[in-house]
Amino acid sequence: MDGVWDNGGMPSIVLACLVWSSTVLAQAPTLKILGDLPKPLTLTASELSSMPRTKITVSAHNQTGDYEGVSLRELLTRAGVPAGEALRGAELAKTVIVSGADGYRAAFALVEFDPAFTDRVAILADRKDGTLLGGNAAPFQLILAGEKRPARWVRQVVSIEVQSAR
Ligand SMILES: Nc1nc2c(c(=O)[nH]1)N[C@H]1C(S)=C(S)[C@@H](COP(=O)(O)O)O[C@H]1N2
Ligand SMILES: [Mo]
Repeated sequence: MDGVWDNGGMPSIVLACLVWSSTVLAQAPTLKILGDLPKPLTLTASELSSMPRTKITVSAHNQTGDYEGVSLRELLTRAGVPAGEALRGAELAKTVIVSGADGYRAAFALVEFDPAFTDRVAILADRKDGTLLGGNAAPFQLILAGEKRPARWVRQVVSIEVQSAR
């Protein structure tokens, strides 16, 4: 065991674990946009903060707030997903699965995020009432206007996945 205790009494294996975990924990949270689309993307919070911003005031059941973030349509466009008139044929049978860090998932139709189909605005919010999302919502929460219940407002969103319904 010579050398194992050379780091001021700390075994080198423990030191290695500390270095590894601090590297992993220091990584900024990211959002993945993936699946059946032309340009899969991984975005950081700072990239999202520099994109065009959308604000919506929503109320569902007992939850209310002024949310700010990037519209789902903007994100989908950056991932190469057709919009408006071009959203036809097989695109109409596409779904969007939004997943949280805890494995919670909610399904949407791709057209639910298109202003040519609906006036209900959906954003990937990173702010509520002017301040960064905190607690179990951070860093990103899917907010869709016009919902009666907030059950699809997925907290801690980690991925947005487009798939063709079978
Ligand atoms: N990641 C994640 N998002 C979630 C949930 C969850 O369990 N995990 N619960 C949903 C439900 S059922 C509701 S009502 C709203 C608000 O939940 P809260 O009151 O716990 O914030 O978040 C939604 N988003
Ligand atoms: Mo809920």
